Amino acid sequence: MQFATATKVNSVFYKEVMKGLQSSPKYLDSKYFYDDYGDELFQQIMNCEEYYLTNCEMEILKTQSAKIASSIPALKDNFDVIELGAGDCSKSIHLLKQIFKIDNNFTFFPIDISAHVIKLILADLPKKIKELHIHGLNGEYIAMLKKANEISTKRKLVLFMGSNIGNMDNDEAIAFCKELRSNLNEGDYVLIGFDLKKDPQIIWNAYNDKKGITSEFNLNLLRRINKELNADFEVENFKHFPVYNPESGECKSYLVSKCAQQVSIGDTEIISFEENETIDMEISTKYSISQTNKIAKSGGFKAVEYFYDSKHWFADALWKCV
Ligand code: AVJ
Repeated sequence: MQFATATKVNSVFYKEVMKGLQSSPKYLDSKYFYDDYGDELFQQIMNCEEYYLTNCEMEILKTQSAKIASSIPALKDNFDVIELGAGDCSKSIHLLKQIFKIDNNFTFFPIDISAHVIKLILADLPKKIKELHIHGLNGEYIAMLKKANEISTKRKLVLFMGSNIGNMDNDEAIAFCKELRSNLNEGDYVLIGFDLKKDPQIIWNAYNDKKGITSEFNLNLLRRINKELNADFEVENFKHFPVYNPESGECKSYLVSKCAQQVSIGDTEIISFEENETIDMEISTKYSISQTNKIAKSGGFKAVEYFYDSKHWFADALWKCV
């Protein structure tokens, strides 16, 4: 038991958690939401009435995948399809099916931070597209993209859907896109999902569902820290509080400490919370199309086409590496 804890204390997870909780203001990285139970909670969020993002993007992929595929000249060459944060592939499968009709010889590299998710994809996807070549990669986006580049030098189509980019603020998004571009070649393509600015109430509701699943999703990270890093967060002592700023497009989730309290982490560290002190848990940025164009340009991409849902709440942008 002691050994298990000692091992975790050397982990990147431990170091990043400590760095965030020792900062002022405190923060945690939302990429750590996705342990097995976090994956399940996110599935439940996607089924929530208020969480419109998945339905909007699903509509785009269901109704426009043939059009999207025909807009990508790279699919005439030998190519790979890479998906960053593949999740359950329930949206990308529609596009993969269309691409498969054009050329059934490509390899699909789903990348996900969750090992559990990659296992599910490898078990499930071959049943849906028989004879699809799949190579799952469990890890962080850029590290795994580099790995895919080592495995294959073919032309790339990168899928980065779901508004996963929203988990970065504007500077981080630009830095990320530059890094993404530096691991791709001229003529490669990226299909990237952006949740668009809309009635702020609709956005706020999506992160404050009535059943409280989003709250559980946030609190679950404290439970994960308890389990994996031998901590003693009293989860009931924190309240989930989402805010949306319609000017900046930043939707942020906080956990607020309901009382003054101390939490021990690992075997040695104590973190103190004042009453009403916050932990910044997640940012989910909402965009205007002109903002997405700026990000594309700064990253070294040219936005060539936009695919919208019927309400124009969400856009999948097709970017070309220039
Ligand atoms: C998976 C990052 C797109 O930010 O909307 C859902 C995660 N957080 N509800 C988002 C999430 C709270 C989601 N992304």
